[in-house]
Amino acid sequence: MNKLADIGLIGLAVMGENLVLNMESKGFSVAVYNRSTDKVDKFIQGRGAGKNIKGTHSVKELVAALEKPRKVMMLVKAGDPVDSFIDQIIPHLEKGDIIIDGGNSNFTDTIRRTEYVESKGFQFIGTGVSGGEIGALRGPSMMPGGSKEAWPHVKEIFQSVSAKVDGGVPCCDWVGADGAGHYVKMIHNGIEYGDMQIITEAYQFMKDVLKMDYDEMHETFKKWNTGELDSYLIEITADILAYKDEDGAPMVEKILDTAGQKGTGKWTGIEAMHLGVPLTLIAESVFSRFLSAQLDLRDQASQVFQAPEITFEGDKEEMLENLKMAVYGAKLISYAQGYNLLMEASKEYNWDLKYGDIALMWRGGCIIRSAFLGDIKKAFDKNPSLPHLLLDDFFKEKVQKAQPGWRKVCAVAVTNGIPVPSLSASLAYFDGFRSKRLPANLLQAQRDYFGAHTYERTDRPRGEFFHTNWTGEGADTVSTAYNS
Ligand code: NBP
Repeated sequence: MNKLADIGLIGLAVMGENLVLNMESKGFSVAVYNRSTDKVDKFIQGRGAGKNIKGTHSVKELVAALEKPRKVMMLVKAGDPVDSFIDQIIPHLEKGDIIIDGGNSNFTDTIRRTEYVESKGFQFIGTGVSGGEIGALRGPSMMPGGSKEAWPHVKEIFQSVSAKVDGGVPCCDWVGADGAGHYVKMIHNGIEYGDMQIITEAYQFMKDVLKMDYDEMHETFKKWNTGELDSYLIEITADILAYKDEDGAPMVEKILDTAGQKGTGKWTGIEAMHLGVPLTLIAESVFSRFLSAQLDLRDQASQVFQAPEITFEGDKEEMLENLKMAVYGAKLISYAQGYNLLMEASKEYNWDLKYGDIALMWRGGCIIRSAFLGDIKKAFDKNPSLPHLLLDDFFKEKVQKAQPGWRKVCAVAVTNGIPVPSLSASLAYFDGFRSKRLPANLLQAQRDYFGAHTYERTDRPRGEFFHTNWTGEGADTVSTAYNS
């Protein structure tokens, strides 16, 4: 490769290698670099052999190999390595050059980095890249945000390599300023945590309550994948449940029940707390992984506490249909809560997010692609100021339909001691969401009783605050901290 490359990529691990091959296959020339330079040579001699890819052995050499404006994309471990590479790249750039971070960076870091790189006279893009190894190779969903002026320079490359749906619509579009792209990727990952947790609860319910074997469970998930639950995660679950180890036993049975995580679900939960959004399903999914990781504690507790005897004598097929509705209902809540957070974030960080377009970006190439993403787009097209997804007619009707079965599943699970944190937390959220009056009146009374935190009254206008001397011993002084 003699001419200058269209784009440079740092980080030849799973994501980087595959995205480079994807870019090259779409006609772009790529220069590559990796901290451990032996991986550059290995790649150039291996999967990259004979392709329009140039290996380099320093950041300086990489940047010098690029067409202007230079586009240097990093796909390295999130955190300090990203800052370190930014500082290594900057001395070699010229005005208008672009640094791109395609890793799973925290959006607050991306906000900071955009400001920093722009202050040096360059442009910065933080982009979510979803779809794992196969997505990176064949077409990921990409969610770019950052310096808006940089977008026209990378648009063609990004949209060419991204997944396509509906005969060619790219699953990639500009999301918004500074950290918006990484924020949307964070919500995407949070929803992914939720979807995965919902499915694992359905699996346990099938196995322990309905006493289904692996072949039956495989068939059920396969069937579910042909209807309204059609999604990537349901599809791979069907495959996983059919997979047998060398001795013929289901592979899943041999996997230790302790879940790992890289942090994006946790960030979503923390962000929901920060913005005051009830994101209960995703939060429960993160906590469920933590609980699974407390393996030794659970082992001890299992010897102390007797589980209730599982007694299900109802109609299995009917209960399976209920379970399907529970999964669907919980999934609707998960997306509705995720969108609730996106809407608050858009206001908080001045991003003007295009909610419908975001759903379209998730339709291909990514882990949470599923049947009703198109309906989210329709909901926001119909009403751009829709306050909550559940108030759209499609979602209202679907959640209503799911209710009866969903309630039965939660009741049976609770009676039989089967944990269903995401199915039950989402149902509790729904019941709270549709309640005109919640018992927070008593809570406000308690706060006023012990801390003179005041309360508002149902028979007075909002914004007037009252305090009661509940014990007769308090004074008239009230706390100023009504809301935090
Ligand atoms: P990893 O997250 O495992 O990172 C490996 C890369 O980071 C290698 O190039 C490695 O260089 C480099 N690196 C590390 Br580790 N520590 C470094 C340091 N201190 N300084 C400089 N470079 C360092 O790779 P990945 O799984 O391909 O993911 C890349 C990014 O994409 C991450 O942010 C990840 O969260 C995100 N992501 C991953 C997936 C997935 O399915 N894997 C999906 C979506 C997004 P070395 O070779 O010299 O050690």
